[in-house]
Amino acid sequence: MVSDFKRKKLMFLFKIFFDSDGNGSITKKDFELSIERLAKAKGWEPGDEKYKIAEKTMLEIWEGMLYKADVNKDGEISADEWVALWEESSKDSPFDWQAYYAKSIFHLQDSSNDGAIDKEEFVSVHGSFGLPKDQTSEAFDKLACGKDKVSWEDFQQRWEEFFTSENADAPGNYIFGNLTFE
Ligand SMILES: [Ca+2]
Ligand SMILES: [Ca+2]
Repeated sequence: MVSDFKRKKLMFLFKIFFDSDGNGSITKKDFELSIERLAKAKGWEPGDEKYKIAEKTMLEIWEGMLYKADVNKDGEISADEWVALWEESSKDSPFDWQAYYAKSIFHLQDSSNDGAIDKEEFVSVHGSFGLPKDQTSEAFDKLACGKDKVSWEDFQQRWEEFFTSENADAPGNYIFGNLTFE
């Protein structure tokens, strides 16, 4: 049974980053909308190399996720299937598609490609999903524990905290922005 706190975190992720059209389930169309939003934020044109890479990555994540999550095989991921997906995945070893997803998100944010995410990069990507700058900036300070960058090592640790921790003060709770934003 998933705790209310974990469900809250997972549903934040679902609403803000995955169910782009807000119809209550995740479909391929939501992923396509996400790619468009990201491309707009980053200034990529369809046909750009970066656009193509992001598109390919996002669609691979979608397929991996759907395969694992879509228990009733209707081609969509409902909220319940979504929560169950993360509960089940945390029992898997290794976290195949989840590890791939984490790495993709990290690289997507690390625009300068220096192996760490700084505040500006974090705020810019989250802004493209509609999260307000001031709240996201605060979230970054908590996530980075006062440092000015989040390295890949830190990111992996915080990622695991987001999906497993029951501690409301864990810095990893802020990896996708400020949870109080609805
Ligand atoms: Ca949707
Ligand atoms: Ca389904």
